Amino acid sequence: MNAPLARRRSPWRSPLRGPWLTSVLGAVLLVGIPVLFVTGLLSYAAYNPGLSAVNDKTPDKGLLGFYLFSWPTHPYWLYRLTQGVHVTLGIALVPVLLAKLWSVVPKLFTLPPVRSAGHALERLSLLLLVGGGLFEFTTGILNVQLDYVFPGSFYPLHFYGGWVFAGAVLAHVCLKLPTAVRALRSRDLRAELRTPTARTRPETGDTTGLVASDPAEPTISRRGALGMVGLGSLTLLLVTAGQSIGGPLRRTALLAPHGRSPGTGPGGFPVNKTAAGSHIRPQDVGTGWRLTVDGGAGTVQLTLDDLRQLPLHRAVLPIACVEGWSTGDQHWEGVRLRDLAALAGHEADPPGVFVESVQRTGSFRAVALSAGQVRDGRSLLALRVNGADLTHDHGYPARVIVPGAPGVMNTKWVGRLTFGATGFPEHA
Ligand SMILES: Nc1nc2c(c(=O)[nH]1)N[C@H]1C(S)=C(S)[C@@H](COP(=O)(O)O)O[C@H]1N2
Ligand SMILES: [Mo]
Repeated sequence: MNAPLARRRSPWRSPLRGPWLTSVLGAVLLVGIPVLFVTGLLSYAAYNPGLSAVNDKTPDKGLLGFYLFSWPTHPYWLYRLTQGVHVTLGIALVPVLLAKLWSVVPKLFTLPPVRSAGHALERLSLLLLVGGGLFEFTTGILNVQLDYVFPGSFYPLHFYGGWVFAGAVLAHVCLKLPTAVRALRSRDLRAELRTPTARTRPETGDTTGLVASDPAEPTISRRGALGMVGLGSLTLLLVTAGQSIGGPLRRTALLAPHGRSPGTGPGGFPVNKTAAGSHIRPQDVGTGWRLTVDGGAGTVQLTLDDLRQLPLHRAVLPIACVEGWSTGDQHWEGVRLRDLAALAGHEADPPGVFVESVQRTGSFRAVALSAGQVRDGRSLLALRVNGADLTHDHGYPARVIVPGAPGVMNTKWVGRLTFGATGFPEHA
């Protein structure tokens, strides 16, 4: 090396970098990330992983599953809300996350990389923080957009990554809170939002080393920079939120991978997996179709006409997928799961049910529903939606619909219901 490092011209010369700007962006993330963490944990709980191995995408969670509880059926829009917030907020925070990384980028490349034991710890926490953050946002977005590019393994990756990221955020907040509070007090936000580029000066009194020692002339004000980030977030919010809010807003959901134009008529709402895409053959769901209802003591076989003779009930419920989109409320009509349980010998106190589809390919096999979900009178084996028979894509001849639960609980092309079981017999 021919010149001392300190005298080399730093490539990071923006006059906007400084503890105040970093802290403003940090404050936004400090509100957003806990919401992402909590709604993410809730999403795992919503699968009722404790109920069955088929529900549990992260069987090795160990102590990290300490908080799990039986997912309720009230309010019926519960998962639509928690997961809509998780996905929409996660996407909308991307510009803030990137801006925050930009604002501290010189620190990520400081030399020497480690000066002391304390410094080493701080660097390690930064590695987990930046790495964990990028990992969580990337895996989440890839999953929503690209339909499970990591087959079967998205859930554990995102779950464990979430814990690592949350831990790193907590450590970072503990380390930086005093500095951040001081920085936020050092400038007045409203005054800053009135300052044009021409009057934009580097922050003063910096003790963090974020302010460039050799700042360039400003090309944008802090107002401009924050405005750009805010506008980016707002745009992402507007082109994402429609997929869970639905109605006319669905058309604005430009980023939504599923169902922007689901067609019209009774079946005119989004379909995630089509019958053809799930390799459902006509003979699987034709006149030869039978529903097998097993109550433990014996099985009953029902044709579609048999089912239609049973008392039919209505429920207005949405499908809300882990990917953040929702069908919005639809008018379902079918046989109550608890009536089917009674038919199978469980008149009083129906137990949970193990639901299998006639589908034999794809990642989808079966799900277990809890006793609470079976007992809820709005949980149906739906035969009709919005006044017409289900279409093949919506699960004809029969699909499950459960209030408050993730979309994956709503099995299509149902072939078998086993009350009192939580898994395939060979695993039981
Ligand atoms: N048989 C079967 N049922 C299924 C699925 C599937 O792939 N196969 N996908 C589940 C998931 S993940 C969701 S979100 C909903 C989506 O319902 P839709 O495909 O009718 O939109 O169906 C659920 N039921
Ligand atoms: Mo889903």
